Amino acid sequence: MLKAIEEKVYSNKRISADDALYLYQTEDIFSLAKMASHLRKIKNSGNAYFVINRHVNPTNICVNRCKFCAFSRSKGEEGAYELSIEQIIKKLKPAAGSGQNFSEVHIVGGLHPDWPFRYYLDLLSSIKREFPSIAIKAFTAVEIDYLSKISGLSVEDTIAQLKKSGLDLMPGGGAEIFDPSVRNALCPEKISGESWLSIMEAAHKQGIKANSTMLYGHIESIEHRIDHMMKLRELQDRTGGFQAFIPLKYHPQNTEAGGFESSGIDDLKTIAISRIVLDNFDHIKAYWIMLGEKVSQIALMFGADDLDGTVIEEKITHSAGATSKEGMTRQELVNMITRAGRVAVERDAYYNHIKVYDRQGI
Ligand code: V47
Ligand code: SF4
Repeated sequence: MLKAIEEKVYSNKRISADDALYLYQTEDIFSLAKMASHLRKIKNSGNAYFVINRHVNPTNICVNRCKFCAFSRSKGEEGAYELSIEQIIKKLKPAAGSGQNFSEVHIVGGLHPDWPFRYYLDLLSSIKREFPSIAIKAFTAVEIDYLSKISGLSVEDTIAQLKKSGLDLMPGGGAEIFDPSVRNALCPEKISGESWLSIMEAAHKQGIKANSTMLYGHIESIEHRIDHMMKLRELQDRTGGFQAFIPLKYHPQNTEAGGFESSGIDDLKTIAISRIVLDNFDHIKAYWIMLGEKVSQIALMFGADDLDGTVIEEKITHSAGATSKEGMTRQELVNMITRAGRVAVERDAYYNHIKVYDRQGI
């Protein structure tokens, strides 16, 4: 069976769900790495991307309270916080003023029970006014659905209003695992997988490029993961609106769902299989915050071509026990990539090249 799958991959043919299942079952991770690297090379040659960015989470107060989320709090609970627009602008100033070619701000947060739609519009327009050259990648499909409910607007009009205020791109969070049985068990309050996909389709139609994710390593089966990837591949065939796929490694600490961390082998297989299945995606991101530096470096040999960015402040994974740093400098990212044998390419939010670093690093 592996031979037949290899034949498909090396002749640029699409693999099936059954093929993907077989790849998860194989112990031949070397053949897996070779196939994924072949495809990565065709799409991105020897480049490994990173971006100078900053994450901001406006609030951790959330009405959903997913069982895998250690970041969220209920209103009034100890540790709950809310950032004003001024506080967010203040957080962005050092990064923006550092002369570092700051490219992207990534904004996701809890579903706040009281904030008005205006807060989100004003947040976007204030950031655009202060930092016109920074791309704003904000609000998951789950947040867009919530904003449409609080504003009374359709999803399409909600996206249009946000876009008019400065929204450039959307992050890929909130996808989790699309299968309803997993969603009902872990995040019953969250929008369905179908709604997540249809909101993304609506965003793509308005020219908003987005990422996609899959939270893995909790209660889902391998079949659920493959079904998730297949649904993303189908939508991407229709819209071409996804830039990257990011497998998100579940971190169990301080969560209601509990459990264990996935193994390094599972992490690498998931990167490689996603590279092979998602043949219509340009980029597979090994999110170093969740995978850690070492596994992310090896992921570059298993089909990944992007490590995300400087991040600066990370709350979601660190609330759940991540042991990685909260942020990295440009120099650290370049070194991490070049020491793994790839060409470090600093990109902007749309994967335009900003600077290519030679193998010596900075
Ligand atoms: O939607 C929540 C996940 C996501 C945990 O688009 C957890 O470029 C692990 O989507 N362990 C938010 N993961 C993060 C995200 C993201 C990150 C970096 C880049 C991009 C991008 C997107 O984090 C949530 C949820 O799926 N999450 N709890 C946890 N305990
Ligand atoms: Fe809220 Fe998102 Fe955490 Fe779920 S994952 S509780 S929607 S912040």
